[in-house]
Order: sequence, then C-alpha cells, then structure tokens
Amino acid sequence: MVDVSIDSLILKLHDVNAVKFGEYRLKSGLLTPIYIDLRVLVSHPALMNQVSSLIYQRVKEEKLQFDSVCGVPYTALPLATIICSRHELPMLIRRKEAKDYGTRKLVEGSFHEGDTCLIIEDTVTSGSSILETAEVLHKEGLKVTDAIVLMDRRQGGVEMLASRGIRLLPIISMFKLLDVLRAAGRIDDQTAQSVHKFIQENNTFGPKKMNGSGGSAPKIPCMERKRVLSYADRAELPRIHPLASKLLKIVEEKQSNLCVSADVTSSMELLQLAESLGPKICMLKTHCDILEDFTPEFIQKLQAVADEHNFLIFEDRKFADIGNTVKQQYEGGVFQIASWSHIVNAHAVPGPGVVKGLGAVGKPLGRGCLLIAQMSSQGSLATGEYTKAVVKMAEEHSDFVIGFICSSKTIEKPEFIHMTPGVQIQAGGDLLGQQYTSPEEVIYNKGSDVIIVGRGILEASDRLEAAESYRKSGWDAYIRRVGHSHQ
Ligand code: S5P
Repeated sequence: MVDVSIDSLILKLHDVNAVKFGEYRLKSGLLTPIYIDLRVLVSHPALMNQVSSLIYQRVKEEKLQFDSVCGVPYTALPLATIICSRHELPMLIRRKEAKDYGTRKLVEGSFHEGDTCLIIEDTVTSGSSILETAEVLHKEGLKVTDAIVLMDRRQGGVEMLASRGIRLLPIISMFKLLDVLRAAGRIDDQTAQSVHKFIQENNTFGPKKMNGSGGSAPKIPCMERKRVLSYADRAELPRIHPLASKLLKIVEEKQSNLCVSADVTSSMELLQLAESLGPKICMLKTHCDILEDFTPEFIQKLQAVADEHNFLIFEDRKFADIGNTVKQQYEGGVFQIASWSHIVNAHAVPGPGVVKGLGAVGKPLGRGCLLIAQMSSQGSLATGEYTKAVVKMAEEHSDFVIGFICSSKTIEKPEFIHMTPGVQIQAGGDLLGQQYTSPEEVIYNKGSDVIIVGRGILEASDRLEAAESYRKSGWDAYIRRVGHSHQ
C-alpha cells in the first residue's frame, strides 16, 4: 500500500521535472548525472499534499515523540507548515539570518528548554543542512533526535547524522527512485548504472577517495576520529576481494544486512521464499542437501531470482575434508555447487588444504569462501586458540577467503566480512543446542556485519513482515554502531 503510493509519487516527481538526468554541476563543482530539485513542488498542490501525507505517515509508523516540528529552510518549510496545520502540531521556524532589529532570534515560535524538535527536509546528500538546522536548535536549548527526509541521495547523510546523534528516516532512497523509473521505462539501464556508480563513488561520509571525487559535503570535524567504516567505504578498500565488495555494495544499497537461511525441503517453497523476501535481503543461504527435489532447473530459477532482486547465494555446505575431496564435492556430484553458489563455507579442521582444494575450483569462477571461526551451538569446540588459528588461515588465503561465520567480530581488518547465525529477536534457543542472540546485540555490540536468520523468519505467520523487521533491526543497529564510533 505504502510502496504503491511511493512508486506513483516517484513518477509524478519525474513528470514535474523535480528529478532530472543529464550532466549537472553541483555547488561543489562536481558533475552529477542526476539532479533533484524539489523546489518546484510548491507549484503542484496535489503533490505537496501527497508528500506531506507520506511524511506524516512515517511519523506515525515510527511512533515519534516530539514537542514541535521544524522544516529546513526553504523547500521543506511549506511541507512542515502543511503537516503542522493539518495535524495541529506546534511548528518552529528557523531563520537563515538573525534579523537586525528586535529580538535577534534565530528560531521563531514558542518552546521550552529541553523540548524535542522533529526536523523535516526535502533532500539529503551529506546531511549538512539538517545538521546546521539542528545546531541552531541546540543553541536554543532544544533537542533533535530524529529527522525525516523525502529524498535520500544515499551519499552518506544517514551515517553522518547518526554520528551526531540524529536518526535520519528517509521516505524515498536514490536506489528506489532509480528502480521505479527504470521499471517504468523512464530511464534506460545505462543511465541507471551511471547514477549508481556516481552515488557509490561519491559518498560524502568517510575517508576521501584518492581520485578526488570525494563529494561535496563540508568537512565534518569529527570525521577524522572515525573508527568504524561504513559498508560503502569498505566496499572501496584497495585490497578488498571483489565478491566482498559486491556484497557490501548490496548491503548499502538495499539497507539490508540480512541473510535469510532458507532451510526448507521443497524447491518450490524455496523459490517462493526467494521471490518474496528477495527485496529485503542481501544474501540467501541454502542447504541444498535438505531439498527433496533438487534439480538443475531449480538452480537456474534461483539464479534468475537472485539477479532480479540483487542478492548473493550462499550454500552452507560446511566443507571439512582433505583438499582433494572437497575439490570434487564443490565442483561435481549432483549439486555442482561451484557453478551456482557465490559463497560457500568450510571448517578449518583439515588444515589449509581445505581452502586450497576449494580455491582451485572457486577462484577462477570469482567465488568466495567463509571460514567457520565460531559456532552458535552450545558446547561448540570452535573457540579460543582454534578461532585464532582460523583467522590466521583466512589472512593467509585472502584471495579466496572473504570472511567468517562467527558469533562476533574476530579480526579488525575491514576487508573481511563477519556473518553471524543463531539470530532471533526473541532470546532463547532450540532443543538441539542452537542458541539465539538478537540482531542488535550481534551488529551493535558484537561488531558483526551480517545476520543470518532462519526460523525467526520461516516460522513467523507473516514471513515478509518478519523479514522486514529483521532487516530494520539489523540496519538500525549498524547505523547506531557507525554513529557511536564517531562521537
Ligand atoms: O554456527 C552456526 C553456523 C551456521 S552456518 N550456527 C548455525 O545455526 N548455522 C546455520 O544457520 C544453520 O545450519 C542454519 O541453517 C542457520 C540457523 O537457522 P535458525 O533457524 O536457527 O535461525
């Protein structure tokens, strides 16, 4: 329901030229292939109303608590006015310059010290306009904890504001915008790809890129103290494995660090799961040997769904034999895993031969491997010195090993991906030793990158709704982690 109206809004924004494609020069001098100018909205009252309704709907969905609303001048001012008038909410106006007579106030309206003010904005690139408004409000003794933006260009604004204690809630992301316009035939694949590339190469939050295309944001002083890199920054690291980079880009783009463990026994059910949960996940994990009806045709269909919804496939085969045997198990047999699974995993128990054997098959195909450094099950022997030895083995084979299955971050090298199973929002476990930790704990406290969730989603009465709630918990926890590391 919400998505439908967002799709139609995107098309209308394109109709009225609020979104333009071509070559435009930004204030910073940088050339951009997409230009978003929502100032034209005021000439389209029906659109103004639709946008205001969507913003207010978000306020309700998130159950936001605040005492007043402030629109960032100027484009968001009329939007804030409509929302406040319709719903009888107190509004504040931030002046751009203090008037030179009378009270010299920078904020107009009545408020008390300690009040919370919700900020509304039309477009965010770096987040600096919201930050400026928040700082003016802070000086007057107001608190700002949340901001809602109609259009997030996905260039680091969410992360930058999180680092300043402000949660940014976007209604439309740049990637959603591109998807809808492309599906409607408004732009071609090439245009969509060039905008994708521009966005990914011009993240304004984090280390500046060597090629000088580091973005247009004013420098945020605390950036220098950065400890946790964003997914987007890690994707660009010089020594990162291409598959790890691809995964991190997907995570960033879909705002999802959720891998669903599709532990079902029918290929039809697995395909249905992949199709319906595809938009919510960065990866789908399979156990192909529990399927009762595995066929090569099923695999072709699964690959098509993975392409359509842009997620990676991870066959959780847990290889654990001598090099020569795992090589054959990976490449041949009924399953021919290497031909379709982007990622596989292995136990380090046999020694480095297991990685070499798998690598002989997987490396030429561009595949990647995760080593099992820790396990979620009770009494697991993969702890302490064993875990350390696994990490060392990964470092020595980083041309094929892209990361770990683990319960918490095992190494401070941002090129490696940490993926954690045994995740449920409810605490507990099962009768066979599985132990669960929450997405928040795994991503925020344990420093992992991806949550792997099976029954938490599979056993829910509404799997799509459950997947969305895991996606959101995992992503919010990441935003908090990136944010706190900058304070
Ligand atoms: O330590 C581990 C490693 C893995 S890959 N613990 C796990 O549970 N797994 C896998 O994650 C397990 O094989 C299953 O497919 C999934 C967890 O499923 P859930 O239903 O308990 O979420």
